[in-house]
Amino acid sequence: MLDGRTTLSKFLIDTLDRRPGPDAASGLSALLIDVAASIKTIAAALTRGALGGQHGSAQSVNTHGEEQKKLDLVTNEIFLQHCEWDGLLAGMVSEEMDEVYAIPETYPRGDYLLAFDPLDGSSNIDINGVVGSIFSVLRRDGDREGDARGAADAAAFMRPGREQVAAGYAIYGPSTMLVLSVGNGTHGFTLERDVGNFVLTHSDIRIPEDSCEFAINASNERFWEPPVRRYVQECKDGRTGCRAQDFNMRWIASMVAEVHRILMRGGVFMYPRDFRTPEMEGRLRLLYEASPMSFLVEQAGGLSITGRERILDVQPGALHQRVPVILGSRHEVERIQRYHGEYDRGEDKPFTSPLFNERSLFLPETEA
Ligand code: AFP
Repeated sequence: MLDGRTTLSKFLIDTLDRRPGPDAASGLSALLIDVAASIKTIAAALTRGALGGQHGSAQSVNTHGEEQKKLDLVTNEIFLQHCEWDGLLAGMVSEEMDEVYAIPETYPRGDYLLAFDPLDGSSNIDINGVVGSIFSVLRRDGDREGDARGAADAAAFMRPGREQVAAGYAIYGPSTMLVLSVGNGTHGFTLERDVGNFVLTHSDIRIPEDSCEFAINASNERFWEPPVRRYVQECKDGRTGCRAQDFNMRWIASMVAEVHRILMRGGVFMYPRDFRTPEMEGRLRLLYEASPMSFLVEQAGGLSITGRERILDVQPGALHQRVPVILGSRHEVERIQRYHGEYDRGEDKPFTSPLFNERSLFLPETEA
């Protein structure tokens, strides 16, 4: 330990390597050290800002048809280079790559699968806003057919989020932090830049069960389902309405920043199902955004749902599958889940707010 402080390496040795179990001497801690090295390299690249000559568009689009920033591609490459060589991975999946990244033949393969969003919130880059990286680790399922040491295919990643063995994010803010869980709570580490160590500064983070702060992109309101509109309207009604307290709203357009705020002081983040593009189940991707963030939130005592089911129980059907995300303070998320249930059963009480006098754009399947 450095003068009584716990570094990430010591935390992993104490938590993983000395803990009996399949991940003890299996290299998971070494893999997480390589992920942390990726984050340190990305932090250095980002802090150069416009001086680094890497702002602006890459003049390309990703598998979702979204414009890629130059730094989306640069940070993706950083993750690949830091993690492909260590003999711990059978494959990688990223928001910026259409298919599974096969570990080059020149390197040994291992038993873990890494899925990541290398730069979350990248639309904030050119305005010097807060961005992050999100990652998820699965242990490949050795029971599957084929050589367990061979390259992992897409099917190997089709596992519900409750099977993650580790998840975390980096937040590149005034300080760079790594927030991580290996299944024993959620813990925050702050980068001591001049030394290059991540130091444990937020041990066993707990999300307050109650909160009066919510985050949602309100410009989509007309596309939301009624239970979400009901919840948000009640928050806006504040002390004049049924909640009898005022609420605060935030929207940073960076999931990492929203989730970090919720881990620090509670609240609810919603990117719900909306009907602007009916074929999409939401904006956020399951494997490398919703699942890892849900793992961290629930390890910190919060709750994360699609509106109707726990996100960690969702069985993926595709690498870049999207899901609706409602996560944060347990009691608030339970209320929203209850509203979805009442709506689906036709039990939601008539709303007093004039907003609900309009006919919703959403027609339940039975009426469509
Ligand atoms: P980008 O990485 O393309 O900026 O998207 C960020 C994000 O996936 C998530 O981090 C934000 O919460 C959400 O999108 C913001 O979406 P809107 O731009 O629709 O508000």
